[in-house]
Amino acid sequence: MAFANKSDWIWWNGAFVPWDEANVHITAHALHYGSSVFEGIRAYATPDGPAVFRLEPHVQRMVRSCRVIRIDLPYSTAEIGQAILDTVARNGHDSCYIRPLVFRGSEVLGLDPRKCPVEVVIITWEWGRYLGPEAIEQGVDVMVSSWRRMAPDTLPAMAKIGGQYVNSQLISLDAKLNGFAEAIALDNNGYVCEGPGENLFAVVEGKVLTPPLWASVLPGITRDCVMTLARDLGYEVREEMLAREMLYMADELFFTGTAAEISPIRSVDHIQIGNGKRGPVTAQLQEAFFGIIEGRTPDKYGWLTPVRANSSVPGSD
Ligand code: PPE
Repeated sequence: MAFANKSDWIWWNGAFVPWDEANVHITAHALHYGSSVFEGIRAYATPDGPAVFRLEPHVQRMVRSCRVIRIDLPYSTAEIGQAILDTVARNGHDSCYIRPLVFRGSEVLGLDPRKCPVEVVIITWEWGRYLGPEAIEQGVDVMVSSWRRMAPDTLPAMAKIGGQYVNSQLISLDAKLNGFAEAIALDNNGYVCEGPGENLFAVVEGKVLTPPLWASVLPGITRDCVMTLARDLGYEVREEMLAREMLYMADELFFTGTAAEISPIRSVDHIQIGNGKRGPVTAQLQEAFFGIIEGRTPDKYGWLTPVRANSSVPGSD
């Protein structure tokens, strides 16, 4: 199997399975219909060892996404959190990306999935810079995709459901096939929405703006961090509908996401943003963010959960 950076073990329904043996049958429901929920979490290397970033809100979002598609999760929030810490520890990572996945397995096909077993897995691997090694400092060139995000009553954008990522793939491929690092999608009403796997922020006249949750965006956990950090740095932060032209007029633009972290955008549709480099507000937010996750500044918000052989999730005792 050609998967770069694979780790030794995958947690599967409570047991550790060797990576190469963690296979599903071809009739698995999720494979046919996208009936799955997933998360993306990072563990970072800190001076005190690896620590999982914002474990609780990620697990909580997974539980809520399952609720939306009527999957009964057979584990509690605390059990999933503990399993994530155990998997990172067992695989011996200093830092890694963590992919918990809940999916409907193999029993029946057809659109009533209720007889299919609910499978829960946790996969970890080392994943570098999502938008390329230079993205964090240099910024990326992006385009506005002709594919839009889902309308509110079509698919639940606030839930992280596997099948919805076909829309994300169309947006991502649009960018890559046109020579861009990434694309921005508009929502059903033509307002700025998000990237295929990232939220979006604009800095306009010193204010930090981001589309609201009612613009079909995922309630990103990095988005939440950036809003908190920006407010604490004294910026006015507003959730606001953004017209497409605001992208070209903004002083700074950046993506946020677990995989993308905080990635500056230096051009949209070949129009330069600001001075075509990472802007000062973006740099300040990156410094605040990376300072915490690299353990250089105190974790005053309690965002890091240390991974130790016997580590436990707060509140799980
Ligand atoms: N919007 C979408 C559609 C999205 O998938 C993500 C995460 C975000 C916003 C940012 O959310 P958060 O990670 O909580 O800050 N995308 C995940 C999957 C990326 C992938 O290619 O796979 C991620 O960043 O882990």
